[in-house]
Amino acid sequence: MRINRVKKLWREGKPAVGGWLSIPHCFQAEVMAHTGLDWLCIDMQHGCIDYSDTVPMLTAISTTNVTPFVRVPWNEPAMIMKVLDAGAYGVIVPMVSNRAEAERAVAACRYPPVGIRSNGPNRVMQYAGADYQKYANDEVVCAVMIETAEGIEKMDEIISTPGVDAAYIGPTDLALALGLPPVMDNDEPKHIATVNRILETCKRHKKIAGMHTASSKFTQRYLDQGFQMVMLGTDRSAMSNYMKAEVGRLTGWTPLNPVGAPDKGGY
Ligand code: 3PY
Ligand code: MG
Repeated sequence: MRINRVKKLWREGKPAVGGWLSIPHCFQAEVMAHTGLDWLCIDMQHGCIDYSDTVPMLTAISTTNVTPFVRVPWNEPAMIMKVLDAGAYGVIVPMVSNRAEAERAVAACRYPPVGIRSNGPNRVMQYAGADYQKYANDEVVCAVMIETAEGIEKMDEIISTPGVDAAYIGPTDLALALGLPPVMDNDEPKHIATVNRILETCKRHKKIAGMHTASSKFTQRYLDQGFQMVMLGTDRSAMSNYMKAEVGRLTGWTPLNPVGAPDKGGY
């Protein structure tokens, strides 16, 4: 089986930096896959992306050695199994709030007798190789998101769930859960303290801590803290911020419409 390069980095104690895809096309997925990142996540929760978009995007990413992840819309076994069959090497499951929900996510990612994943590795056989089923349970990443009030309260039971590889923080939902405005790169002391608690809990249970950011400044901060799965930026915000900055540099010409505020990134 083609190895999961991100899992290999983690086993070596190294971090993996990723990017986020919200635009439903294979071409920009391929472009993003050529920017030096370790992993890319196709966002089916908040991105404008359907299953029929996801498949060619996975194909585009697999023109490179970037590890493909999918954030599924919800903790539903059917969609988790479908994106794995299409070639995702990792799933990010949103809004996981307790042990039962974490177990549900893990079970969908693992073939029996460990889990309940149904056999039918359709496209992933082309990507991974004929021996995929033999190694898939060990190689596929199951990352659960901690970003709800109940999830914060029960982070220990979630993160310690066998088969959970990583706890991935959604900073804006986490902020809402803490009664704060939904800011992505967040400097609120209550937010920082909660993020630090999640990191410590991951370290205690020898799990990977994951964090979503909107800038290299915050990506660097979390890498320095010991997060091993950090998201740097999205296709939409990269495009928007680059063009806004370029438009803003011109003199002797008036933009058709006022240049809006920078895209804060994220979803
Ligand atoms: C959040 O900020 O809640 C996320 O899930 C990032 O997309
Ligand atoms: Mg979220």
